[in-house]
Amino acid sequence: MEEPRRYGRRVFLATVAGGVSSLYWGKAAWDHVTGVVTPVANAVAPIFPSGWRIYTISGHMPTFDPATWRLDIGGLVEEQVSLTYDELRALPRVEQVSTFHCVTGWTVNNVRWGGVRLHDVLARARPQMSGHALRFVSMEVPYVDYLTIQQASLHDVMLAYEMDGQPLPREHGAPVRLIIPEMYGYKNVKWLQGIDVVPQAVNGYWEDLGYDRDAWVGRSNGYGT
Ligand SMILES: Nc1nc2c(c(=O)[nH]1)N[C@H]1C(S)=C(S)[C@@H](COP(=O)(O)O)O[C@H]1N2
Ligand SMILES: [Mo]
Repeated sequence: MEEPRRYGRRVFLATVAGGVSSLYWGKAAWDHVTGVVTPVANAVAPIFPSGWRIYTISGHMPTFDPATWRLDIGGLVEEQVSLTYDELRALPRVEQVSTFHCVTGWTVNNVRWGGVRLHDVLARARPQMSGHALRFVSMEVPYVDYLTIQQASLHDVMLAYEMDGQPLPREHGAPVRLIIPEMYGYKNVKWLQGIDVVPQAVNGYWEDLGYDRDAWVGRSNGYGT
């Protein structure tokens, strides 16, 4: 595991240093695949041998410091909750194997995620009746996205702190990311630092740039529709 991760970082840094030509190559490749020009082309996206492309909107990845990181659950809740990494890991652990779909057309099959059910985390804070949606806030400012409470209640929606048997790698959103396999990748917020219960779902980062708020795989305005 150590070697692939170091390899991954080297690829990432090399691509950043490569600058315009790497980005242009990425854009051209995606245009070819999707037949449309998509705003995702602005992201830095080295391709890993596994099929993953690593996305950031800011061009650099947040750093996870176990001493200071907290997952804050607030907004319309009975009780504000602030979980340390150890507290998060002490909640009942679940696993799933699911396929990950980016709206631009690439997918990664059979990813094994380990973590906690979103439901179990929310239960600690006790959302109020007036809260009909959740805002997921990334350490990568200003990346946010939203799910309705109903969408968030799908049985396999989870906060993943492990990927394929290892702690979630930095480039995939360490220490924890949202996983909702029924929806395109842009809903799967990386580098999570907060969840707020809010009155309703509004546009997240990519929705402001034209993507559907309800990002159902195969049934929204992405690839294949
Ligand atoms: N914070 C943050 N989360 C993010 C993104 C991002 O740029 N920043 N990109 C999204 C998109 S469009 C996709 S397809 C997936 C990609 O996940 P990966 O970078 O682990 O491959 O992350 C999603 N979550
Ligand atoms: Mo994506």
